Amino acid sequence: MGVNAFPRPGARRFTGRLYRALAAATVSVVGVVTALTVTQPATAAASTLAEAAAQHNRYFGVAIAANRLNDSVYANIANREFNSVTAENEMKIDATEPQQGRFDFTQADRIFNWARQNGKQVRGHTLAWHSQQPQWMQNLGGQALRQAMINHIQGVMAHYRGQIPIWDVVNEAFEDGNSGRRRDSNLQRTGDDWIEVAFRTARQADPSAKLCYNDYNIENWTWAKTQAVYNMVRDFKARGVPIDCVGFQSHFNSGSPYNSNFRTTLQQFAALGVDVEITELDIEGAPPQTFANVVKDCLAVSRCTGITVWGVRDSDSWRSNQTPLLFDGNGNKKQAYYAVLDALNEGTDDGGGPSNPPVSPPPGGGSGQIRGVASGRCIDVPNGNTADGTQVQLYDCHSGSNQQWTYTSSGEFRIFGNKCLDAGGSSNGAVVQIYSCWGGANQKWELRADGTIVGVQSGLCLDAVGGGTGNGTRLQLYSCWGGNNQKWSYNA
Ligand code: G2I
Repeated sequence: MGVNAFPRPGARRFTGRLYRALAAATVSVVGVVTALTVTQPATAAASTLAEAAAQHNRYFGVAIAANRLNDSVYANIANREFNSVTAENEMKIDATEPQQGRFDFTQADRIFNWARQNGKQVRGHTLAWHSQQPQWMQNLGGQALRQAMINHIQGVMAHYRGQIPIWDVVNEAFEDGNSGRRRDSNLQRTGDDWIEVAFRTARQADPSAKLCYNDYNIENWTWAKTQAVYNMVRDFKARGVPIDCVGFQSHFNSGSPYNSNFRTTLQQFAALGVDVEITELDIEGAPPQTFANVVKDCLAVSRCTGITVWGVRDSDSWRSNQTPLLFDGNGNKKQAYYAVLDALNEGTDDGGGPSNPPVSPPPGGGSGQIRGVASGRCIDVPNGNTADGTQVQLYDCHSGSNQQWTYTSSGEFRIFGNKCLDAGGSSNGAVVQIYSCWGGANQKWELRADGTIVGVQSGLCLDAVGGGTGNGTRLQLYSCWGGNNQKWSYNA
């Protein structure tokens, strides 16, 4: 189908309505008895994603950030279009148990209560994960960590017992690439059985909840990671480890593209006796046809119970520069939105659209600016202040010397001759500042091919705080997770 085959929104609605009106007219001519047996296509096309998905007994969900709920454009779209909600960050371990044994559901409950008030289901995300662990948990290992994981699952699930019907119990436990191995993490180092212990704990903590394993890069049936997770689920089912569903995050992009064998993957997992869900869908460039294909794949598999997109508008996305969502930054419906709605309404007019993959330039060498991929802004020493301990920030790029960094052969980023980009700690949230160069590992950085800049001492990524993009946004160290607030281009 051609690039322009996908009609503009106005034209599409007319085409869709006309088609359905004709279909309805045909039914009424044939007679009442026939009409009663006609279930698809629906006689009236639904006009929201939730309603359209409900025609197939599926939910259509969205990831919500608590701090955006005061934005009325955001909240209105979320409320109108979706009937399931996942907390983007607020139910994660660092948010819900900031200190060991002290649970805090303030932000999680904001989302939970909003969902409840607006009649939406909540997907719980996530109980056991190598990432976004609070510092105290990062510092644990062995039996102490194993017990802390169990306590955490029990504490969070007790708070929402009977009220959150689906939980991502374990998130992202397998390695990318061809190994098919478990991902190395402090949890994994407590023993291979950590995953099944997490599931058994979760079942006891809330027997009414559906328990999911959730991961990315498991959509392509031929990939080793997919096969590894499949084998784990098969083994769990064979041994009676309680697992009810598998979440396919479905963050599709040029490095991890959608493949039509996704349907096979969903079918194969479903055949093991678990439900399957598309849990964090976003697609680089939001090509309408690909979005439609994903929806059709889910509808083709009876155990595919729902789809969640990972954010409302492009500007809310963790990968905002890839514009991977269904609404643009102003809250307008995109072509991809209409493709999804039509696929759910079983329309026949979901054509192809252009795919628009951005390409990040590879890091260079020498001296120049360090530009944030999410913000387009440069790492800047405020007011050219040369004092040790001056925290760096994002600022509009310009030719000033306070944005000129020299990457040395020993891995320092030097500025003003003898000052270095310096990590003021080695854990999540550590400040990033300038300091007199002294050769320490907290002043050494690795430029990775994926655009991240990783502190040699900490192994953590240079991160724009809170995903901020504006002038004055501070930088910190944070666990590397692939977000664009952790990606940089260096133009030396
Ligand atoms: O990485 C995308 C998703 C992959 N699957 C699991 C999801 O839980 C994950 O979500 C993302 C959130 O969308 C980001 O918003 O997880 C990231 C961290 O693991 C979240 O980003 C972090 C930022 O990097 C920090 O600067 C910020 O302080 O969120 C933190 C809390 O707001």
